[in-house]
Amino acid sequence: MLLGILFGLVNLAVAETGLNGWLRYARLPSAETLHSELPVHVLVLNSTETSPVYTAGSEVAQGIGSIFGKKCSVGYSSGYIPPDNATVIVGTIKQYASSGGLINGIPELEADGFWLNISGSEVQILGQNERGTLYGAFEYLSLLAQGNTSQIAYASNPDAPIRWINQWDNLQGGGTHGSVERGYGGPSIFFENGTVKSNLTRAAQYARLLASIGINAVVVNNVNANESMLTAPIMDGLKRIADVFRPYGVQLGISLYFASPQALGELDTFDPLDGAVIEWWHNRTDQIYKRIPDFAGYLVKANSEGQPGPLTYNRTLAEGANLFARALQPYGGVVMFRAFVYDSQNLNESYWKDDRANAAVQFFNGLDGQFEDNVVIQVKYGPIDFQVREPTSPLFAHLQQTSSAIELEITQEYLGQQCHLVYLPPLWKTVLDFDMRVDSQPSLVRGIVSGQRFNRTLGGYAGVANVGTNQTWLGSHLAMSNLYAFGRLAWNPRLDPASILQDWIRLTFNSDPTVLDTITSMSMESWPTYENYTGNLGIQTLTDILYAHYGPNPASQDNNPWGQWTRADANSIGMDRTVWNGTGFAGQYPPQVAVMYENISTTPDDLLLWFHHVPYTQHLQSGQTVIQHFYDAHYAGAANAQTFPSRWATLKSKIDDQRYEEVLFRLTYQAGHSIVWRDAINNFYFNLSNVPDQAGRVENHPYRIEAESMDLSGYTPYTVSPWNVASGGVAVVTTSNTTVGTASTTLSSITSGTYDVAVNYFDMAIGRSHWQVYLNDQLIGQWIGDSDLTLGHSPSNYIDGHSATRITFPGIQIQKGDVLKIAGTPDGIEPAPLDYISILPEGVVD
Ligand code: GCV
Repeated sequence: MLLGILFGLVNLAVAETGLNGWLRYARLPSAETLHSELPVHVLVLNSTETSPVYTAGSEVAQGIGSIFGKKCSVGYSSGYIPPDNATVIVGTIKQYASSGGLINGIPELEADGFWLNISGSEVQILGQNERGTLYGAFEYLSLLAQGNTSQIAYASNPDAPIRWINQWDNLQGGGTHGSVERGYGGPSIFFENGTVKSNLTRAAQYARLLASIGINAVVVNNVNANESMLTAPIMDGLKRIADVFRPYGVQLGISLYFASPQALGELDTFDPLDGAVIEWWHNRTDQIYKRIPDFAGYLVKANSEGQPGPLTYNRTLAEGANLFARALQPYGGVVMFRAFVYDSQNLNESYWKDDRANAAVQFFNGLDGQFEDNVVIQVKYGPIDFQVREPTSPLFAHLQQTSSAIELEITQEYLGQQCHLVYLPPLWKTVLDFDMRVDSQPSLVRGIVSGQRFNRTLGGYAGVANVGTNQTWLGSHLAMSNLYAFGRLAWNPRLDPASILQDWIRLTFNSDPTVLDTITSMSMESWPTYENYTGNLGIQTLTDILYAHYGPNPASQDNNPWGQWTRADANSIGMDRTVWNGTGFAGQYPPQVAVMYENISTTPDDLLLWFHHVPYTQHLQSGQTVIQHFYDAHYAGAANAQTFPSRWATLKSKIDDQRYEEVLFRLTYQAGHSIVWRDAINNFYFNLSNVPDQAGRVENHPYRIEAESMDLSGYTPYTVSPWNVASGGVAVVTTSNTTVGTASTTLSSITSGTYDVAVNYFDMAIGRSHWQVYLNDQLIGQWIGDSDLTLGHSPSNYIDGHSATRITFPGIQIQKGDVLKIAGTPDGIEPAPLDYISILPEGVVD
C-alpha cells in the first residue's frame, strides 16, 4: 500500500493543493437551507480600491457566493446609506457615523478592533480603522464558513498592537529564488536573483491569509540581513511588495544589517554614536518612507551569531536600538530589537558556571528605561533557542519600562521541520500563561507583552513563519494550523488551543465529526508525543545542533561553544542552573519563581534537567527515575506516532485525495523516523549510563535482522557516525558507485504467516538510490530515495540521524525458509545505504 502512495502521488486527480489555506470558502452541505438568512448585497462605505475596507467588501461578497452559492452584489456609497434590507454594511465606525449611521450602543473600539452585528440578513461590520473593518469581515466569513449564522453582536479588540510575522528570506541562495533560512516550504515568495520578484502574486495571497488572522505586518527578509536591502533597486522592489500588502492592511518591515553604512562602502564606520552614521540612517529611512509611507519599521539582530552591533564599538544595546528608533520616529515606525544576543564562540563547558541561558538578562542588564518609546525588545520564548521545552525567558520580568514582544517560531526548526506533526499552541501557552510574579503580583507573560502589566503602549507577538513557494506554504498541510493559531493567539492569547484548532479544521477541511475528532486528537497529542521521543525533562530537543537541527544526535549538544549543553556523563545529567551551586540562571527570575526552580523538589519534572544536574537514578516527582523515564517516554512517544497513519486513514473519502495522500505520506514517514529517534536516544544514554531498561526493550530487538549480518554481495559494512542512529552502529553501503549491492537472508526461524516487512535505510540528499525487496526472487516492493526532496526538511549529505528512515510493506505472506533479499542500486555518490529489516507480526512495532 505504501508503495502505491509513494509512486501514486503524481497521478492523483487534481484536488486541493492547500494554497487557499483556511480561506477555502468551501460550499456548505447545508448551503441551500440557509439562503433566506443571508444578505444579498454588500454596501461598502467610502473607500478606494487599495483600502482594506474595499477588500472587506469584495471578500464578503465572494465568500457568500462561494460558501452558499448565492449571488451577493457589492455597492459603494460615498456618504449616504440607502435603506435596504438584506445588506452587509462594511466600513469604519467614523465612515458609518458620518453617513448617518447610528452608533449608539457600539462600545468604544481600540486600534484594529471591530464591531460585528449579525441580525439575520442585516449585518454591520464596522472597524475602528480600515484594517479593523477587514478583520471584522474575515471574522464574519469564518463564522459563515463554519455554518454559523446565529444572531450575534459583539466588539473584538486585539490584545496587543504588534502582531507581526518574521520571514527569514534571503535575496539569493535557493537557485534562482532566494532561500529561506529554516524554511521547509520551498524558496522565497519575495526574492529571486538577488532582488524582489517581478511576480508578487504569492506575496498578495500571503497578505490575504495573514489579514484573515489579524496579522498587521510582515518583516520580509532574514534577521541575518544583507546590506543591499537598503540599495535603491531593492527599496523600489520593497515598495512593490508594500503595494500588494496594503489592500490587506499588512504593513511591510525589514531586517537591518547593523554595519550597512560600512558594508555598502559609504562610510568607514558603523558606530551608532557617530554623527555621519546617524545621518546615514536618517537619510535611508527617509528614502524608505518616500516609497512606503506606511512602512512598519526595522527588525534588528545585533551582536549575535557573528552579526555586528553596537557592542562592536563598546556602545550599549540601547544606543544601538535608539539609532534606528530616532530615524523612524517622525514616521511612527517601530524598532523590533532582538534579545537573542549571546556570544557563541567563547562559552566554555569546562566552566561549571558558564551558561548561554544567562546571556539575554546579562546583556540587557541596566538598560530598562533607556530605550526610545518606539523600541520593542523581541524576546524568544525561552532563554536558549526554540527547544521542545524551555522555561519562559526571565527577560520578560526585567523589561518594565521598555515594551516587549514574544518571538515564537511557527516554522518547526527544532520540532520536526514540518515532517513531524507538532501542533505548537499548547507549548506556546505554557509560556504565555506563565506567571512571572514580578513584585509578587500576578504577571502573566501575555499581560507583559500586551503592555497591560507594566502600562506600555507597544508590544505583542512576532512569529517566525518562513513560508515558501510550495503550494502548502509551510510544506505540510497540517503545519498550517500553527500559522493560523499564531494569529488567533496574538489577537487573543486567552483562547483555548483546542478550540482554535477546531475552527482551523472546519475551515481547512470540513465539519465532519470524524475529521474534527481525528485531527484534534492527533494534533493535541502531537507536542507531548514529539517531546517524548526527542528530549525529555527539559534536556532540550536532542537533535544535531551542529548540522541540520533535525534528526537525533545527542552528543552534538556538548563539547562545543554553542552552549546548548546537557553535561551528560556516566553518572549524571542536566545543567545545574541553581544560584547556590550552578550557573545562577534560576536567580534571574523574580523571587517566587526563582525559589521554585532553585529546589529540585519544587521544580516541575518537565524542566528538571534544565535546572538541575542529577544522577540518572534520581527519582522524579512521578516516582520514576530519570533514566527509566527517558526509556519509557521514548517508547511511549514512538508508539503513539505509529498510530497517526492509521488514525488519519479513517479520513479517506472524507477529505480530498490530494491532501489526504500528502498528509498520509508525512505521517507514515514520521512513524518511521520516530523509531530512529527512540533508538538513537535510548541507545546513547544506555551506553553512557549502563543502566538497563527495566522493561528490557533497549538494544533488544527480536524482530530485526541487521543488514551487516545478512549475506552481502556488492554491499559492505559501514560504521555510522553518530553510532547511535544506526541499529548496532553499522549499516551497509555499496562497494562502488556503480555496483548493485544485495543483502540476503533465509528466514529459517520464522513461523509461517503474515508479516509487515519494515526496511530501515538512509535517504541522503546526494543521490536517488533505488532499492528493491524480493521474497524468493519475487519483487514485493521497491522505492527511490527521494523523500528528502518531497519532505523539505534540511537536507543531509551523510548517513546520519537526518537521513535515517523506514519504509514498511504490510501484509506480506512469509513461509519458514523463505529467502528475503534487498537489492540496492546506488545513484551518484549515494551508496544505497541499508541499516536493517524487521519482520513484524501484526501489531508489533520494533
Ligand atoms: C536566523 C537559531 C537558528 C538560526 C537563526 C537564529 C536567530 O540559531 O538556528 O537559523 O538565524 O536562531 O534566531 O537569529
